[in-house]
Amino acid sequence: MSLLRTAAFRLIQSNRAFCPALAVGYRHKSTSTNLKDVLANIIPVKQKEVAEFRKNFGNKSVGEVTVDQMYGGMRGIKALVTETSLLDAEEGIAFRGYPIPKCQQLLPKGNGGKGEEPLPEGLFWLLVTGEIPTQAQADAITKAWNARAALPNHVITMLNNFPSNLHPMSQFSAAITALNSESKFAKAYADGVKKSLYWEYVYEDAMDLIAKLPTVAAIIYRNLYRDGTSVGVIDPNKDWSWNFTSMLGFEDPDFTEVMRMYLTIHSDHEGGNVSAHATHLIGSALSDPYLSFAGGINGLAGPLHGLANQEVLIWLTKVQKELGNNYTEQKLKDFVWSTLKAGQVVPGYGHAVLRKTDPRYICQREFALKKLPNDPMFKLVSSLFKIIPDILLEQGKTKNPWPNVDAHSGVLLQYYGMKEMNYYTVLFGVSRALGCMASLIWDRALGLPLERPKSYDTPGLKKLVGAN
Ligand code: CMX
Repeated sequence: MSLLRTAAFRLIQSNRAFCPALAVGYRHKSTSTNLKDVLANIIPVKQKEVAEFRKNFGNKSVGEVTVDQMYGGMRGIKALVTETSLLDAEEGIAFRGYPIPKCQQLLPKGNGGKGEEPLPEGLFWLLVTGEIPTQAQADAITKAWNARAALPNHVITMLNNFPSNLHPMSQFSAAITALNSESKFAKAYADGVKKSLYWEYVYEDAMDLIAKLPTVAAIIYRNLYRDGTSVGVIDPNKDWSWNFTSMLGFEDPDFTEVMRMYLTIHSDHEGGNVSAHATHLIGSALSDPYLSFAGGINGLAGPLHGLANQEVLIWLTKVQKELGNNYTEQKLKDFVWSTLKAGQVVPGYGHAVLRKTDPRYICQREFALKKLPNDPMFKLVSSLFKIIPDILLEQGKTKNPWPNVDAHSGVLLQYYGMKEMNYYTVLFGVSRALGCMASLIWDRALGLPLERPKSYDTPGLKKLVGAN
């Protein structure tokens, strides 16, 4: 085993053991099961904290911006405040200070607490409040979302009339945009609501939007890949993920566990990624949450962002088709090199911030090791994990040769029978709503203004740095 491969497996081990939430400490404070009430108590405290912080440190510099950063996708520029999660290049994502293994341990589970994976409802509570919810608090979110799930007729009609060659992400984005007929924020704004109350209406829209997304997504799936039959009705006694998998037409309880995990881990990745940043930017114009999130979804549909999960499965299928299941390490290496030499990226590898194997990859790998260790596609993914980082390092361009979240998700989905790769990014989108909406509520609660950075043309920039 090469040094690099040994390092890759050490990283898996260290990711398992990593637990910065120990430093954060377990936080559960509020007892009310009404999220809006809990939030109404937290917001003034946070507003005061931010006001004092800005008063005392508002003119402190947090770093310089170089010309290369301006041409280079703004990598590393510290320019956004996002309360819900923080991404560390080495340690990966922490949701309100809790890394994924800690969330899996502490958040309420499905099946009345007897399930294996956390409820996304609990994660949403954590993202919004910073507190680990009790089972009763997570269950209250389930109840609220089940009660808000119905779609207006015009959206159902629109979805049923889309041509089958329209990509699922385009359908998803269009339906979210059209759902803004329901926006309570847009109505309140038109009625002249005061700024200090914006967050309350954004909260209502956020809850409605998240509640409706599984039904929208399930209609798209059934129209495109099943016989277009009705998705059925929401079971008020079941959780968000259970209802989603059921509406999609899947019955295996393990698939529901995959869905709970999937919807939890894809939810948020701090504020600078394309989907979160786009939602935040559009929301800063006081476009309502539906319009804002539709913008985020359009960004998620790009192959360098969320569409990579589709691209990974397409690429893996090509590998399988060309090499079969009796491939050798050398043949796999040759295939990866042929992808790179054709000027393409290896999908599922690399990251703009991470410099280590993505903990979201590790968490899905651990699930696969437990539930599908002998699946040929999982074995292929594992074999590639051993060789791709070495190759990317040898090529010498990629700053992060390790796998990201998208390198693994499709493998789990195909194992349970969801083989329609073009659909995978829609699932990512349903999950990403949790983070984007939690952040949008806080954007309005903190009164963040219209976002409008300064841009330059090249002559102006040359003048600015004295290059003429
Ligand atoms: N395969 C081949 N080349 C890669 C690569 C990969 N997986 N990842 C990066 N590179 C290349 C870049 O294309 C770039 O090449 P050029 O200098 O010719 O333009 C060079 O390496 C440097 O890029 P980088 O600084 O390492 O990466 P970026 O921050 O620019 O981009 C990302 C990050 C994710 C877009 C890139 O790693 C990539 O394209 N990966 C494959 C697509 C993917 O998996 N995306 C999903 C990311 C997670 C998500 O958002 O869902």
